[in-house]
Amino acid sequence: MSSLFPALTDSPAERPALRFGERSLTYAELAATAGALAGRIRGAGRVAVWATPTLETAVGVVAALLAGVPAVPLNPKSGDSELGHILRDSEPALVLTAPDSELPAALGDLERVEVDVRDTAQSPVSDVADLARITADSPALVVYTSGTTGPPKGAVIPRRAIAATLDALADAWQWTGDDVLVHALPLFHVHGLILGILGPLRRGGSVRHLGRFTAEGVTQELNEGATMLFGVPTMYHRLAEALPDDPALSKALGRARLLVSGSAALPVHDHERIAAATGRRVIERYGMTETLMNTSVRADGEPRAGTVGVPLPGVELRLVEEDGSAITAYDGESVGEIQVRGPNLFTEYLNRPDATAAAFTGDGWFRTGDMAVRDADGYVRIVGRKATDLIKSGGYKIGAGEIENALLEHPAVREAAVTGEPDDDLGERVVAWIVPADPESPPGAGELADHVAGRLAPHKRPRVVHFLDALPRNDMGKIMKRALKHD
Ligand code: MCA
Ligand code: AMP
Repeated sequence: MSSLFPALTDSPAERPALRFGERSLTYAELAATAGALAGRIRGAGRVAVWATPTLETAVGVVAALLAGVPAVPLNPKSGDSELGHILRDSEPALVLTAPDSELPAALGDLERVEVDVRDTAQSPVSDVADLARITADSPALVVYTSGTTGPPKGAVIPRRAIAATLDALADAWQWTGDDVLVHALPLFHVHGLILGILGPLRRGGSVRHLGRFTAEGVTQELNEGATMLFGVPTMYHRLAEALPDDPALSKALGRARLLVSGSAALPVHDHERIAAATGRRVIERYGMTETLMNTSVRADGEPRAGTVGVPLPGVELRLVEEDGSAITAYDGESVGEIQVRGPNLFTEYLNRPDATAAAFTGDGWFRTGDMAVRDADGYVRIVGRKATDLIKSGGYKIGAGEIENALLEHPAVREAAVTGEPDDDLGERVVAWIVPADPESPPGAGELADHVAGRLAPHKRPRVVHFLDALPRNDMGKIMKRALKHD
């Protein structure tokens, strides 16, 4: 297939591509360093990437894509149990890492390949990739995503899906090589990595990563030429909170060409506060690890708070009733599950043919599990989710089941149930309901949070812990989560 990043060879050499803090690479430097690394890893089955928010991660992923080797981005804060699962499941041949990263013991057996961003003595990029072997359907990335039960599943994302979604967003957002993106998203998920790094590189534009999200960082970059901001709703909520006392932030946001939110719903109150203080309306887009991007408010469309806009070019979207029949009404009130079809879709869950089969209808529609209505003009409004056991916290998807399993491995826990509760900052927060093994000496809430953070990842830790004598169960013995309400 044609190159995912034509700008690597076509751009003026000095054009800026990536900037992380003080360190940056031009297109010529990126082409050379990623080309050199691609030559080294060529032919590997799959490569893990220790996905710290650094230049090395971006170069590592670009190199893997140039070499036609699927990359598995790893959350550098993954706990032992989650990391162990991902490594057993994806069987990478080696791990790409920044030279100064200390890797956990779980990665000890893997060959460590350090990304040297100054290694620029390489022949042209086109010498490296074996383009005849790489097709549009070749896997590009394996991104792990939580389900309701069990450990995370690896969504295999083909090269075609990346190209299709980024080109559709370019159309919807009038996104060009002149745009400079600023963000602080993690680089082991679709939002930060595919949209936030690969997106600008496909356009021939540039990205500045803040390393860590702060209002000051956003202000500075927007004042110094950044044109677009990507963030999860928690980030926009924090900006909305900061705006009343920060006129420089209002001015900077007002200067942006496009403020884009995604990964979870941005509350209307935050939309309104940002619009009132800056004169700019945040636009929302809706996607999923398995589908990349499905809908967006268009740059030339009407930004409407509470909606995720219209299907992107090439994406077929329908709303489906419980019995599988499609809803034809565009009435703003008939609720159905969003199902999508198009070149943006993943191929399969790695090693999980059962889960893959269950995710699609017989005729190839992907079941998102998101419930929505459609306005008369086609704007989609997400109104809920089919599974109550999926929690979105800070834009991260977290399965209740994986946290319950981790909690049950703690010796002081007899029974555990996990729910999501509304949270102004995080959207939802993880809440654990625990029956202690010894009611006289229950474990501390902080101890349980640390236990989950160490096994899975810090963002999956319970923020609130309740202790109960017994969990409410129905006649079948199933936990009645709806009865678990805090008063
Ligand atoms: C606190 N911390 C702990 C513990 N308690 N660490 C270990 N054990 C503990 N018990 C640490 C945390 O690691 C963190 O450290 C710090 O305390 C604060 O953490 P926390 O309160 O959890 O969160 P935060 O730092 O305030 O994060 C908010 C955030 C984050 C920045 C908005 O949630 C975030 O980056 N979200 C983005 C999620 C995302 O990209 N989702 C995309 C997937 P330290 O400060 O050192 O880090 S969805 C997707 O891709 C689809 C396709 C889509 O549509 O986009
Ligand atoms: P993930 O599996 O982590 O990729 O998260 C995908 C899920 O995030 C979707 O199925 C939606 O539930 C949710 N999501 C993404 N973008 C939006 C949005 N703009 N509004 C509401 N929910 C969203």
